[in-house]
Amino acid sequence: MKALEGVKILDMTHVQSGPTCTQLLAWFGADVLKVERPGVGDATRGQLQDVPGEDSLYFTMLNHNKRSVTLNTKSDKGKEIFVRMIEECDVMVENFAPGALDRMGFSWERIQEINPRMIYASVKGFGPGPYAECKVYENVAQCAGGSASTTGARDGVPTVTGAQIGDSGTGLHLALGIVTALFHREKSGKGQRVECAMQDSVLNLCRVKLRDQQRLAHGPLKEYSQFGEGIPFGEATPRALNDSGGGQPGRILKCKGWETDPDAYTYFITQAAVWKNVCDVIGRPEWKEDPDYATPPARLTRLNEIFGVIEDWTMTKTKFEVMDICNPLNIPVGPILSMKEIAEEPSLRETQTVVEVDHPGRGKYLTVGNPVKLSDSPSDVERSPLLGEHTDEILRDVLGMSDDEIAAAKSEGAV
Ligand code: CAO
Repeated sequence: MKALEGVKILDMTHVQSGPTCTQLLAWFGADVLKVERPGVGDATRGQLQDVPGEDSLYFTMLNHNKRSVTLNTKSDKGKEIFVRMIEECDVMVENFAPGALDRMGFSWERIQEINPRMIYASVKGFGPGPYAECKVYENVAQCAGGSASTTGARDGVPTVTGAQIGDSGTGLHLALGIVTALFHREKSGKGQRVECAMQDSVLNLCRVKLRDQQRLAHGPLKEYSQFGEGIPFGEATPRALNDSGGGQPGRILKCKGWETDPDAYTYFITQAAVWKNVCDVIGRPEWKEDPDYATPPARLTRLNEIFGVIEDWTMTKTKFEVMDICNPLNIPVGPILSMKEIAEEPSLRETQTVVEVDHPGRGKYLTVGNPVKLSDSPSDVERSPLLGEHTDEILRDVLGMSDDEIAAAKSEGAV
């Protein structure tokens, strides 16, 4: 049995953050009813289109395993139907601009009146405070949550990451909040509000940088390369390029072929416990006992020299050869994988982390499957719905509307 079988989700989400959350819940077996504006739908259906006239990968890759119902929740008839949906569903998820649902006439108080067991989950850019009313997209959240100021080269500009920690990161947090509230409802019988601000979610993922902010009061951050280079620290956690976040120095180093392949690099960590193995691999066995190199504190001011010598060695090997040589010696390394390599990696296909899906309009495409694997509740990835594909069956089977009622709703433009 699917873990969330029997749970009905009234999905009012759009773009990326909310859809990430409801897609996860759908993979766990919830029946996700995605409500979209008639004739318009989620704006991402038409954004970054690669196949003209067909749902974009932006949309299809965030809306698997859902059913789509079109409904104009601003029309009188549409509101009536929406009330019936609130009565029937367990969870309502939305990520509209602040106040949008209140303006529609569906405040949290009103939703509770309609269904006291309803769990009402929202994503907003910011929590209560000076920016609560702002519209927010991914990179705004990365900047406001402390990620951009701590990412990139120390003397370069603040940098955003490719991982969508603002949107998808917040969707993940929200999904956890929803299943927690469902668990609580089992005992209390009551629904509750679940709110995730994108700024908060990014900050949660950046907590090591707030840790470093406080450590600064007690002296320089010795594991940052700038310490070894004698560059003084300022008042705030600096950018540290590819320094490893923990206490073990690490860098991204060139591998064989780097001159022509932009991803011919490896991450290399000089973990203290395996320092002697590192010395042997790079052909510097004398560093094992040399007091200038033998201990982590002694190495801190020599990291540029040490990583330079390691890179002289990694440049003679491909990133996969580095992996093959270092792994048996417990030296932590990792190849920099391109999206092309990830798309073609057989082991990711076998675990269904990368899945090929067929779509009636656009044909076959690759997507990322459920990264959370449950032994008793496997996730099959099903294609995203076409706009309004399930309108009739949802009105009929979920809300119990007759054919005449459905026809009337259509003629009024409510669905
Ligand atoms: N029927 C009728 N109206 C509908 C509807 C439906 N089924 N679905 C949506 N609408 C209406 C909303 O009620 C809203 O109307 P009002 O402006 O009159 O209240 C309108 O459509 C547009 O909603 P929006 O303001 O949320 O959309 P936007 O494109 O202007 O803004 C975004 C998009 C993402 C910036 C904003 O929704 C937001 O800040 N969301 C919260 C943060 C978030 O999730 N950001 C991440 C997005 S992914 O990068």
